Amino acid sequence: MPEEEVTYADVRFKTPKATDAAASPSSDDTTYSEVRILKSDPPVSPNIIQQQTESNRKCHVTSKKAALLLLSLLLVAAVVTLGVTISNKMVSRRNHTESENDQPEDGKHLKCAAGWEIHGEKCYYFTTTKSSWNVSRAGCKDKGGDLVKIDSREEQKFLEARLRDKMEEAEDKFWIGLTDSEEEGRWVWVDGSPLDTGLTFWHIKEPDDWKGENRENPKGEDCVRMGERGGAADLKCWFDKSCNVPHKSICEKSAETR
Ligand SMILES: [Ca+2]
Ligand SMILES: [Ca+2]
Repeated sequence: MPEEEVTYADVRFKTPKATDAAASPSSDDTTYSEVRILKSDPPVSPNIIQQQTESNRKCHVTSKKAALLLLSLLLVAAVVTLGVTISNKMVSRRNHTESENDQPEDGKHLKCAAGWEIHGEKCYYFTTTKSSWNVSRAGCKDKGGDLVKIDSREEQKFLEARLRDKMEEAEDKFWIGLTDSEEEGRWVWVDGSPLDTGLTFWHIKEPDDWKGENRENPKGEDCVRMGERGGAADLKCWFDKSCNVPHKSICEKSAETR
């Protein structure tokens, strides 16, 4: 029958399709074609793309952090190096050229020449050459100063502390600008002013004007030296001594304004 043939024909039409498609329905063909289309894309499924994107983003962020950390470390190293360099230059300048006061009083900026140490408004020079009191004093005058005159407990404290560092042994004491060579027992500073009896720092049993040690100097001991290497009790470290004995000395002069 034509209708059946038509139907058969329909079946035959279906058969080649079924054979070609290996028993897969036409809908499967469509699916297969979709699968083939997907073939090029499957590795790039949305989930994987998202994961890769997030992974890439994390890597990118991690790289940025590492770069920032490295830059920070380099910056810190540069700042530290700069600070050390500036500090060394300041120390070097202070040690080798001149000393200056960091906190000026009354707006005055004071300084001392090379080799002198500043304290308050004065400059001090610790002479390491050993000489008699008179020769030591002449040396201080040549430098524009004089042997030190101690005007306050604070000044005595400063000098006593400095000598602790500078003295090499117990007798390595320093001349100061005090003498009674004009008249025994009348102590006078190098500027001619009398010793203030309320501001003295004699060591115990001093001054004793001892004559036993100095056959060449029957006058006794008329010049004053100071210092205790291990530190002085209550700052008391003045000793009268024969003026002819060679000693180191402390010179003093006023600081200069800059
Ligand atoms: Ca004396
Ligand atoms: Ca003495």
